[in-house]
Amino acid sequence: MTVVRTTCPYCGVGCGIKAQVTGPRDVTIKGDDAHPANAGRLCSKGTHLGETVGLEGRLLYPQIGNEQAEWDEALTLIASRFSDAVRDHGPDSVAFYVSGQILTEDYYVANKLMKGFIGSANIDTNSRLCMASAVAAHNRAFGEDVVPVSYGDLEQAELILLVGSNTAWCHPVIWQRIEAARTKTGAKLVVIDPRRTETAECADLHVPVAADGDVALFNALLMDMQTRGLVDANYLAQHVDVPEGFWNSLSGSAAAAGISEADFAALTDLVAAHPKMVTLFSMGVNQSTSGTDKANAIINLHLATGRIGKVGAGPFSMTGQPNAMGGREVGGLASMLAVHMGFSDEECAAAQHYWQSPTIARAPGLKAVDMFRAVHDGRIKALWVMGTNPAVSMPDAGFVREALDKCEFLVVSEVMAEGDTAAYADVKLPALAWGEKAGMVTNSERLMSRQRSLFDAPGEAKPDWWALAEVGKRMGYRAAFDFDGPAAVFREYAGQTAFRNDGRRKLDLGAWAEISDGEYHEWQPAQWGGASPFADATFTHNGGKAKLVAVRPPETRPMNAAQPLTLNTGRYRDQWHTMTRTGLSPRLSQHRREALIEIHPADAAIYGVTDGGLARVHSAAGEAVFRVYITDAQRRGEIFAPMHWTDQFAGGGRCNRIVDSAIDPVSHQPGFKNNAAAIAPVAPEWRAFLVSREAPILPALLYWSKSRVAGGWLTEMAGADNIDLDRMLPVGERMEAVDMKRGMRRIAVQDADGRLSAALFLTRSGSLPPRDWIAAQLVSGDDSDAPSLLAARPRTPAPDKGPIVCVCFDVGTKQILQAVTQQQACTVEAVGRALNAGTNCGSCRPAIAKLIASCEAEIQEAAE
Ligand SMILES: Nc1nc2c(c(=O)[nH]1)N[C@H]1C(S)=C(S)[C@@H](COP(=O)(O)OP(=O)(O)OC[C@H]3O[C@@H](n4cnc5c(=O)[nH]c(N)nc54)[C@H](O)[C@@H]3O)O[C@H]1N2
Ligand SMILES: Nc1nc2c(c(=O)[nH]1)N[C@H]1C(S)=C(S)[C@@H](COP(=O)(O)OP(=O)(O)OC[C@H]3O[C@@H](n4cnc5c(=O)[nH]c(N)nc54)[C@H](O)[C@@H]3O)O[C@H]1N2
Ligand code: SF4
Ligand SMILES: [Mo]
Repeated sequence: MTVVRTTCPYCGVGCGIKAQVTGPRDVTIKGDDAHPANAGRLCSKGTHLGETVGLEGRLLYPQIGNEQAEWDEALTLIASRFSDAVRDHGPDSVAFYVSGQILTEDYYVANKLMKGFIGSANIDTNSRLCMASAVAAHNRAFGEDVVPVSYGDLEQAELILLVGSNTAWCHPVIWQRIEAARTKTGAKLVVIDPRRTETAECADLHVPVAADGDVALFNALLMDMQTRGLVDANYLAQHVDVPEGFWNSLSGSAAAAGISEADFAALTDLVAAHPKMVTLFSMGVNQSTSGTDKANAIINLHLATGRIGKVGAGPFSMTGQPNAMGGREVGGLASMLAVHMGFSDEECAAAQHYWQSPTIARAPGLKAVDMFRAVHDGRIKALWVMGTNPAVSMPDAGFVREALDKCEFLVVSEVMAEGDTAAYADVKLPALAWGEKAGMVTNSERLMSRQRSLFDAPGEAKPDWWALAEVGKRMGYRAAFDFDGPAAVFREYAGQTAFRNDGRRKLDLGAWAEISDGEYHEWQPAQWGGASPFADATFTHNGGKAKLVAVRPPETRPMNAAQPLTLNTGRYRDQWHTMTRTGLSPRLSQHRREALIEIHPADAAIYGVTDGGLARVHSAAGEAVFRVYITDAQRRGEIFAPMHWTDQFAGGGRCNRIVDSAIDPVSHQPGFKNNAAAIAPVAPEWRAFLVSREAPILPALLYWSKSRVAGGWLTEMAGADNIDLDRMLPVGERMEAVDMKRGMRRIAVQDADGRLSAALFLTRSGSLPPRDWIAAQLVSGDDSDAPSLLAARPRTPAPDKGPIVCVCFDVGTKQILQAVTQQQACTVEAVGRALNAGTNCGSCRPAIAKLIASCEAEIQEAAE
C-alpha cells in the first residue's frame, strides 16, 4: 500500500496530508507531520476527506446539451464558439470565471489564454468574492500583493487580533496553532466580530464591533497609539510615505465602531502593551463595501507602529481557498495582468514577449459582479465557468441565474454532474477532482505545496489545465499551449515571474524555472518571499517605501423601516461552500443539518419567531426560508445565515437569494455581510421528516432541507397544503400508524429483505420524534421491528446523546454535559479522556470548552 503526500483541498491553511490508498476509491487520511503548515494536524473537514472521494454524482463524460459527447467534439465546439464571438464582437465579448480551488497550473493556462491570446482581461475568479479587498489593500500599502507574515509569527506574537474571522471554524489548524502558542507563551487573543462565535468564546477579549465598524475602530486605535506616543517615527521616516494631512484626516471612535468605551479601553491597553502583534483578518474585513479601507486601516496601524517585518508582528490576511494565493500569483484576477504585474506599457510588453503572443490585454477586465451584469445584458456572448458555483455563491444570485440562462454559450467545468450552475450549461466538461488531479497550490503564508494524485482518472475526466490548453490549440495557438504535463506548465509560470523582474517584484520563482519533471514530482513545500518578505523594510512601491492610506469610516446604512435588521452571512464548521463535497459526508452533515437563521432573543420576541420554528427572511434582493436559532451570541438588530445551502440541498434556504450585489468601490468585492433585511415567522400546516435510503424526489413545498446520514438521507419538510407525500415513498411492504387527534401519521417501508428503506413521520400539531435513532436503522436495522419503528422507540433504548458535537467519535451535547457535571470532567482534556471527544481532529474543542463554561455554576456548587 502506497502513502502519498498531498495537500488538503479545502481551506487556505494548506495542510499536508499523508494519504494511504487502500482500494480503488478508498483512502485513509492522516495529517503529514513533516508538513510545515500543520505538522500532522487536520481539522474535521480534512480528516473526513475519505468520505467524499466516491464517484457518487460525479460528472464523468463531456456533455453537449444533456447528451454525452466526445472530448474532441466538445473542445472543438468551445474553440469555435469562443473564436466566433471574438471575431464578430471583439475579445471582450468572452469571459472566464474561475476559482481559488483550481491549481496553479490550471490558473496559469487560463490566464495566458485569455490575456495573451484572446486579448481580453475578462478573466475573474471567486477570489473576487473572497480576497480582492486584501489584494487591493496590499497593492495600495506595499505596491505588491504580498502577505508580510508567516504562521511561525503566530507562535512568536504576544498579542493576536482576529478581525472578522471565525478562525476556529474556518481556519481550524491555524486556530490550533494559536491555541498551542497561547498555552506555551501566554499570548493574548482578541476577537473583533459582531457575533460571539466559538472563536470569540475562547478569546481574552471579544470586541463585538457593529457591522462595518472596523475602519472607525482601527482609526481610533491608531489615534490612541499616537496619543500614547507609540507611533514609530523612525520607521515612518525611513520606510513609509505618509500622505499630506494623514493624521488630521483620521476619524473614528468606540461609539462609531458600535462598541462600549470599556471594551475599547481594554483593547487599546492590550495593543499598547504588546508590540509583538499579529492581526489576522478574513471575510468580516474583505467582504464589505468598505473592505479595502478596512484592510488598509489595519495595515496603517502596523506600519505606523513599526509592527511589520519583525518576528511576531504584522498584518495577516488569511486566504480562504486552498489556492486563492496561487491564483493571485499567476494573475488570475481581472485587475492584474500576470505574475503581480499590472497593465503599464512596460508590463504588457514583458508579458507579450514572454508568451510570444499575438496580442495582449491592455486594461483591467470585468470583475465578477460586473462580469455577470455583462452576461445578463448580452455583452458577453460566451462564458466558461470553472471550479466555482456562481448560481449559489454570487450575491443577488437570482440575477446571476437569469444571466446564466440568457448566456448564448456557457461552458461549465465541474466534478459534479448536477449542480445549480451546471444546470444552465451548454457544454459540461468533466474535471479531475481532488485525489485525481496533480499540481501546485499556495497557502495563506505563501507556501507552495503539491497536490498529488491518489486514484486513476475516473471515466473521461481530465485536468482543467488540459481542457484549457486543448481549446487554446484549437483556437489556433498550437505551440503556445503544447504542454506535456503540469510540470511543464509550472516551469513556464516560474520563468514568467522572473522575466524582466530584476528584483522589482518579491514574487520571483526563477529558481524553479528549470526544474525537471522528477524534481517537480518530489517537490517539498517551499515558501516564496521567505518567512518575512519585508524584514529589510523595502517595499515594492517605486522608491522602496510603503504607504499609509487615509481611510474614513463609511456612511452607515440609512435605517429602513421595512428592513430594519442587518443580515450577516458566513460559514459553518463542517460544511464547505456549496456543499458539493462535504454535503456527501454523513459525519460532516451532523454538525448542522439545516440552514439556521440566528437571532438575538429580544429580536426574536419582537418579530415573533420561535426557536426551532421556521422564518422567512426578506430583503430588496429576494426572500429565503430558514430554521430559527435563537442565541444571545448575536448582536441586537443583526441576524446571521450560512452561505452553504443550494437548491440541491434545500428549498429556499439559499442565502444569496437575499444578499444584494453592492460592492467595494476599490476592489469590487461584494459586501456579503451587511444587508438590510426583515424577518417574519412561517407557520406551516404540517411538519414532517423522511428517512430514506434513496434521495427523495420532492414536490414543491413551503420548506424542505435534506442531509446525508449513513446509508441514506434525512429530509425535513413543512407545508401549507395537503400534499400526497406517499408518492415520495419507495415501493415495499408498508406499515402505518395514524393518530387522528394529534394529526400524526407514521409510515415505515421495508424492502424484500425486511430492511428499512424509508420512514415518514408527519404531524399537524404535535412534536416529531428524535431523528437519530430512526436514521440509524437504515444501516443497523437489528433493533427495528415495525412496532418499535412506528413508535420511534428502540426495543433496547439507548441514551439520547443530544446534538452531535464531536463528529469523529459521535459524541453529543448531553453526553458531554453529563461528563462535566457527573464525572467532574472540567477541562477539554478531561472530557477527551472520558469520552474521546475532541481528541482526534480537535475541531470541536471550542464547542466542548463552551459547554464546560455553561456548567460553571454547577461545577462551583459541586466543588463547595
Ligand atoms: N468550515 C469552513 N471553513 C472554510 C470555508 C468553508 O466554507 N467552511 N471556506 C473557506 C473560505 S473560501 C474562506 S473565504 C474562509 C472564510 O473564513 P471566515 O472569514 O472566518 O468566515 P466567515 O464565516 O465568512 O466570516 C467570518 C466572520 O466575519 C464576521 N463579520 C461579519 N461582519 C463583520 C464586520 O463588519 N466586522 C468584523 N470585524 N467582522 C464581521 C462574521 O460574523 C463571521 O463570524 O473560510 C475558509 N474555510
Ligand atoms: N452570502 C455569502 N456568499 C458567499 C460568501 C459569504 O461569506 N457569504 N463567501 C464567498 C467566498 S469567500 C467564496 S470563496 C465563494 C465560494 O463559492 P464557490 O466557489 O461557488 O463554492 P464551491 O462550492 O467551492 O464551488 C466549487 C465548485 O467547483 C467544483 N469543483 C471542485 N473541484 C473542482 C475541480 O478540481 N475542477 C473543477 N472544474 N471543478 C471543481 C465543485 O463541485 C463546486 O461546484 O462564495 C462566496 N459567496
Ligand atoms: S485546516 Fe482543515 S480544511 Fe483547512 S487545510 Fe487544514 S485540514 Fe484542510
Ligand atoms: Mo473564500
